[in-house]
This record gives sequence, structure tokens and C-alpha cells, in this order.
Amino acid sequence: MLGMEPRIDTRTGARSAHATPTPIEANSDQREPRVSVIIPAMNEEMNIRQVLEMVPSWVHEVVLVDGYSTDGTAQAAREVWLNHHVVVKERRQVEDRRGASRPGTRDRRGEGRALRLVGQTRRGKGNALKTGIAAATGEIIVMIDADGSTDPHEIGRFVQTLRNGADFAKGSRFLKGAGTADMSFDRKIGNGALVLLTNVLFRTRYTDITYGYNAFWKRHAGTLALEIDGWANEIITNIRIARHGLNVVEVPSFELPRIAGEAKLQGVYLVGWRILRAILIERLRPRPALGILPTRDEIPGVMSITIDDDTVTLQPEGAEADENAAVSA
Ligand SMILES: Nc1nc2c(ncn2[C@@H]2O[C@H](COP(=O)(O)OP(=O)(O)OP(=O)(O)O)[C@@H](O)[C@H]2O)c(=O)[nH]1
Ligand SMILES: [Mg+2]
Repeated sequence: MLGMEPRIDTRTGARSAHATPTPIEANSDQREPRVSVIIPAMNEEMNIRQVLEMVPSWVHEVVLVDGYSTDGTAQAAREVWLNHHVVVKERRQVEDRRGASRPGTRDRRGEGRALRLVGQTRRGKGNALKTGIAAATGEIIVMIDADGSTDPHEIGRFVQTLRNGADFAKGSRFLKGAGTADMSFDRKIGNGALVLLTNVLFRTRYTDITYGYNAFWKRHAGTLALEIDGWANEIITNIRIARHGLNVVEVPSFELPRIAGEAKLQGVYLVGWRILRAILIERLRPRPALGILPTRDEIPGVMSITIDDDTVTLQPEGAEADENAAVSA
């Protein structure tokens, strides 16, 4: 079932235009679903700092999936998490000059909010997403890019769409109020053709098909195209979720240009052809079985930075507590 009408406010444009508090930000109730943000990153040292700094403080964890980077992507992520992203505002009673108690705020390090650095099991963005989903511990998964083209300030909008009843919140650059500053004319034509083909073959009413900004409840992870390691992963996932009958709601999103560096997607025509072939193969398949995520043991190089009670802990996951290395406070 597809509900294509956006159910929430549309605000697009400059990055700052999205910096509005969400209902979740205002609600610290422990029963809130935890949000894991997955960021696949391959040689994004120049961009990852800015992206991590913009992730909202109410997010439970960021899972950064490092795609065999040969630059300092992982190191840059660790530094920014330790130095910048650990401070949150805490509400508390404070005493004024006359000794009277009144509500106020103070800065303190975030509680339990983790940056988790993981490797991937094979190559490709699709494989990175699968590995990140397997490593995530939240009930809600949000997938963004490391190059700054997907705006972290929109995360609240995607999460709110899920909380309003969607199974899958699917980003679209072609809804009212959405847009892109990162798509060439060729890519727009190619995307439009793939959207049309998908809508005809699978009776969907999508407005976008090649965009990677999505969110979903982790319990639905098996409906994703987990077996595809390459760029076709996200496109076939968009088709699979409809085939599995999920309630898919498109969310207006504004795609920004990458901050710096080169696109990892090279050879657009070859990739476009592979996506077209994957769509046609998908049409010939009977309704696919649920996919399987890697187990925790299969995820390489898991390292987490957790901030609790003003103590920052850097640890390989699964290691005994006494092997932890406290790196700053
Ligand atoms: N872990 C991992 N991340 C990847 C891989 N390939 C791409 N990425 C990341 O996936 C995201 C999207 O890749 P981009 O290179 O921005 O692709 P694109 O958006 O089509 O290209 P631009 O329009 O130039 O931004 C970025 O964060 C990349 O670093 C991979 O094999 N492994
Ligand atoms: Mg990009």
C-alpha cells in the first residue's frame, strides 16, 4: 500500500532552514523509539566532520560504515565525535542570585550516545548499508550520505513520518517543496525514466527512485534488497518494500551538492544500465523471500565511542570491560 501524500510540513532550501526542533527533541521519554543513523562513507575525510556535527543530539547512535577508506575518514569521525558532538543541553533546577530555585539548562556530555565505526563485509554502497543495518541497535533506522548531500537536519522529518504510521519513509527530491542542487540534467532524465518504468511495472506511485535518504523501522529490514551489494540496492529496495506491502510514505527532501571531493558513483551510464537490468529481473521474480542480515560476528572492525556520565569510552565491541580505553572526560 502506498501513501504518497506527504503528511508533514515541507521546509526546504538552505541548511539552516531545517534546523527546527522536532517533537522528539522536546520529548526525552525513555519509551521513545531509538534512532540509529547509518552513514556509508568511502574516502569522505573532507566531509564527515560537518555531517556528524549536524546530526541531531536526540539520535541514539550513528553507525559509520567505512568502505575501505584510504584517507582519514574514520579518524576524522572519531575526532569530531569526541571534540564537538558530545555536549547536550540538560534541563535542571538552578538557583538565582536570591537563592530561589528556577528551571534552567547546563551543558553536559551526551548520555550513552554512541558513534559506532564498522567495516563492511564486501564492497559497494549496498553492502555498506546492509552491514550498517545489522550493526544498528535502534528500532528506527535512518540512512544518510557522508558527503553532505543529504541534510541531517531533515532526520526529524523522516522519523516523524514513521511515528505517524509509515513503515518506510522514502525521501523524494520531486515532491512539492523538495528539490535538488546535485543532479545533472542527464541524471534527472535517467531517474525520471526509471521512476516511470517502476510505476508501470510495479503499480507504485513514486516520484523518485534513485535517492538514498530513507528511514524505516528495523523490524522491516528483511524486506530490503539486502542481497545487492552495488548501487542498484536502494532502487530495488524501493520496489521490494512496495511488493512486500509496506506502508511507504514519500518525504520531501532537498538534496545539496556534495561538500567536497569526488563522486564515488562513476560511469553513470553503466550504473544506469545495471539498475535497469535489476528492475527488469525483479519484475520476472516471484515475490522475493525476506533477506537475511549478517550476524554481529560477521561485521568487521566494530569500534564504538560512548559518552556516559561525562566519561568517554572508546572500545572494540564485544571486548571485556577491563580492556576499555577511556580516552577523555
Ligand atoms: N561504505 C561505503 N560507502 C560508500 C561506498 N560507495 C559510496 N559510498 C558512500 O555513499 C554515499 C553516496 O555516494 P556518492 O559518491 O556521494 O554518490 P553520488 O551521491 O551519486 O555522487 P555525488 O552526486 O557526487 O554526490 C557517500 O557517502 C559515499 O561515501 C562503498 O562502497 N562503501
Ligand atoms: Mg552524493
